[in-house]
Amino acid sequence: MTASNRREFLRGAVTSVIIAGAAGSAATAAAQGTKIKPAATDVFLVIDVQNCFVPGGTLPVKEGDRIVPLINRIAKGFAHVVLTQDWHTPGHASFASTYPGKKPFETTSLPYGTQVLWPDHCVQGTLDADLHKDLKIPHAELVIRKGYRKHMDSYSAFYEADGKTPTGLVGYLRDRGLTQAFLAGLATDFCVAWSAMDARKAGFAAYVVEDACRGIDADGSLAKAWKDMLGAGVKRIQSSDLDV
Ligand code: VGL
Ligand code: ZN
Repeated sequence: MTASNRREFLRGAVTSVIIAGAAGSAATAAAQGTKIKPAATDVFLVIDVQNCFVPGGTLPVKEGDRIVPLINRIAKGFAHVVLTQDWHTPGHASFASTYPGKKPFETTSLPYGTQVLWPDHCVQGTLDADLHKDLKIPHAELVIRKGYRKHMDSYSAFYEADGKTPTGLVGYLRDRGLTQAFLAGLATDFCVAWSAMDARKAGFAAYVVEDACRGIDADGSLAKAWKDMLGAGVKRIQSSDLDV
């Protein structure tokens, strides 16, 4: 963590203790400069570590494969792990190929707002949509699939792109008594960011483990995502902040 990141994080942690009162032991521990020990009420959310998002896949994120060993190590420190899988239909509304004349990374307007258009990726049942072969988290308790409605995208693990259609993860975490989400995976500026902000929206604490993520960074999207996340009360941490 750089000095300025740490300041930002500490300020965020202290604010959340004051405002939320019960921001939890993790924020308190970090504010005291000690490492964060995952608790029984914490969940590690591993976002979209799939073949499509690593070099060789259909929507490769630079160094996307580099985070896999780190994610495996972090996951061992958590009693509860949930994985997500981007899981699109053929001809999905988020694919540029669905719109004649459109190219990947252009946008289109859909009923729920502006949609970035992507190369065809993570099509249900294809090898490209499989979890990365080196991801070794046998104790993961749930795999949430998202983006499986042909006419709606879902970057977030919690709500689809209309901001209100639930994936079921809020109910699952609440039912299980899990209150704090630690997030890692791909891509920092899309599915990780949207998931972290929706975790906050649903009332969970959210920590993004920056070095266990990689971003797409299309047109300044990575810097914007961090600004939006920090503004939403998401905490930015490094794997070295975790006692795992
Ligand atoms: C993602 C773009 C399109 C992601 C998924 O996992 O971040 N990005 N679909
Ligand atoms: Zn997608």
